[in-house]
Amino acid sequence: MGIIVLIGSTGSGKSTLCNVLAGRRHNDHLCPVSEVFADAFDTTSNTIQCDDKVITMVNTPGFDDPSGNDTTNISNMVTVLKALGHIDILLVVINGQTPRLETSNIAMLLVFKAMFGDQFLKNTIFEITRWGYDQRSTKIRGRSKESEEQCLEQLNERLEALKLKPVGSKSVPGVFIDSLYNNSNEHELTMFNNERGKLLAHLEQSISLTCKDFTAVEIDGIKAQVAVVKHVAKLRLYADELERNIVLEKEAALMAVVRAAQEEERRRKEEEARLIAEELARQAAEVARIEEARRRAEEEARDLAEQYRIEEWARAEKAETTDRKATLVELLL
Ligand SMILES: Nc1nc2c(ncn2[C@@H]2O[C@H](COP(=O)(O)OP(=O)(O)OP(=O)(O)O)[C@@H](O)[C@H]2O)c(=O)[nH]1
Ligand SMILES: [Mg+2]
Repeated sequence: MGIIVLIGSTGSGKSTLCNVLAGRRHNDHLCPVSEVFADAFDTTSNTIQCDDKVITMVNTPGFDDPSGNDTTNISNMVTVLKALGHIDILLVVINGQTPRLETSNIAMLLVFKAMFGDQFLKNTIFEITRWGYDQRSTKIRGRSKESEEQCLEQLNERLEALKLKPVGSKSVPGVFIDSLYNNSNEHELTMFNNERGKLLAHLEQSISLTCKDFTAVEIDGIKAQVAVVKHVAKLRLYADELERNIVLEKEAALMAVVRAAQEEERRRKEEEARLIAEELARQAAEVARIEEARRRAEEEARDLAEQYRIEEWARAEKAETTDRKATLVELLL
């Protein structure tokens, strides 16, 4: 009998996967699917028939327990695993919409490392859920250059950074079973069967890990490791927050510089407009002054002409009087 242990954050799709691997509807009551995401805190197991294989699917709790019962949760899991005697596959279920290792996943991987040593990674496989093979999902992934290879590469890089490297093999493989595939679409059905086939092939080839020798002492060590992981995750969140704040502050400073430059430019334009208005007013006053001078000159010219005309008339009058006098004198003589 093959045993697959599922680990993954709440809502990643563990129960749904159990249902579809069992050939049931995705929301079958065999493995109840979360309506509102809330981790079950107990390790549970379901035995399913998958093709001609009988598989025990072991659903583990995440380390998201708000009551902080990590020790109890780990002890329960160890009890269940000890009763089963061995495991064949540790399936790390990851939500394909945000395909990364969550704190809860890392803590659980460290638990398995503490139980089995590094060799457990040879039995580890990623299952990426919500990785649709419908036309739209494939197109969206193509546009953002996402691919199965790139996704697995990133997950393995993260493992490596955590000093979790499979002994004797390059990387942890993955399958992309989309539990909500459309079985009337030929391509989606083919991809579902292919990926499911890959998981069954891994199960067939895996060399079981034995679970009979774990003790309570080891659980305490595991608990300490989990505490460290949680602490590191908190620090990372804090560092992310600080980085976000620094970015926001930089943006605010940049905006202030831009606003000051805009204000300076506005002031410069205002000053320019004021100077142009002043120059126009000066030029208008000059035109008015010239116009006034022209008017006065015209008036003066008119007066002079009048004066000249009067003098001419007086001269003519005088000449006539003189002539008349001369004529009179002539006549009198
Ligand atoms: N589209 C899509 N939806 C999925 C897939 N797997 C799970 N879901 C949806 O995700 C939701 C949560 O799925 P569950 O199977 O309950 O998740 P879980 O990991 O068992 O959650 P917990 O039991 O709370 O830890 C459900 O509404 C599922 O329909 C998948 O491969 N594709
Ligand atoms: Mg579940």
